[in-house]
Amino acid sequence: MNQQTLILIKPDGLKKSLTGNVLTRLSETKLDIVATKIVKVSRKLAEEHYSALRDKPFYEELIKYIMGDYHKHKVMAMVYYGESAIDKVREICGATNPEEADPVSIRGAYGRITTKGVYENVIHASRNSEEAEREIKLWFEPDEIIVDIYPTGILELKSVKKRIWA
Ligand code: DAT
Ligand code: MG
Repeated sequence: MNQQTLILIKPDGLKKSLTGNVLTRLSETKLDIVATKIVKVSRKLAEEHYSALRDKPFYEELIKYIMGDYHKHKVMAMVYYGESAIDKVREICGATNPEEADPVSIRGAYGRITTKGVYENVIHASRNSEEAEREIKLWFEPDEIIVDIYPTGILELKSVKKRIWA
């Protein structure tokens, strides 16, 4: 079954110049990249992305990490699409804890746990199709994705101010 999944190269991955390595590993899946952008993650976006983990003891550190407070303030967000996309990508990412992840997985090869206990695990990938839908809709507008994956509607705006090139 064709699926879509949200992938984030987290700030440690960008800081450590791992973008190319991660994309090369992901290309083993033969999936299609259908959206990508660099995002400066706001606290609001970070908190919405990790809303299910609000009560965890590591939550505040996790928010700071994904916002880039420990590396650089950016994340590379992507949507990959194709047959069994969710499981294929999770498999290459490896286990959440980088010390337990298969050494040849992305997290196993490049991740670490800091002395503060933050899992710097380089990459995020949606765990299942419900999570993928929630996360893709959180990170991307419909027009930023080159295939139609979820139903869309039209919102007519009367007076909109937007920044344009001067
Ligand atoms: P995953 O990212 O594999 O989907 P998750 O959704 O359970 O894992 O957790 C989200 C992130 O939170 C994870 O990438 C790293 C961090 N995290 C999870 N469990 C942790 C723990 N026990 N200690 C520190 N950070 C943790
Ligand atoms: Mg998760």
